[in-house]
Amino acid sequence: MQTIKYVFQPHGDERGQLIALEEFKDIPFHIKRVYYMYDTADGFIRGKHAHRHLEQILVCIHGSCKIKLDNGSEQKIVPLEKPYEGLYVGSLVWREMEFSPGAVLLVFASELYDEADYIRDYDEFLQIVSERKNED
Ligand code: T46
Repeated sequence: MQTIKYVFQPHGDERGQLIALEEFKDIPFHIKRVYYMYDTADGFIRGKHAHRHLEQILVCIHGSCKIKLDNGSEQKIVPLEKPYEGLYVGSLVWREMEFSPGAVLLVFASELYDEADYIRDYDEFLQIVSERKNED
């Protein structure tokens, strides 16, 4: 399973690091929404869903995260451990996120929040993936 991890260029100097992200330059889509997770509970798994259309870039800006991706036929666990790394997660990818204590996960999203875009049932996800494959 192919995954795309972006390595963002920091503007570092003796004061520290600064990363600036611009749509279509660093982020490969129009950024319509930004959200973040913090106070993450140790051992809990978030996500457990896929999206019909949404594209996102995930950046673990503090601590570390393990992102499990599943395209319906293959699974991969991608560690996010650096604030300059961004993981692209496209549509029809089941995702689960696990956090180190106190981790902060920042997400850039291509669409506004829409519960109708979520697929929260794994069997339904597999069904939609196989229908999409038959259409191609
Ligand atoms: C995703 C992973 C990486 C909103 O009202 N607006 C928002 O933009 C978001 C993202 C969530 N919410 C509400 C909906 C729920 O009542 O916040 C609550 C928690 O959302 P959810 O359970 O979907 O959170 P996660 O961590 O399971 O998933 C989130 C994103 O929802 C999802 O798109 O890909 O992070």
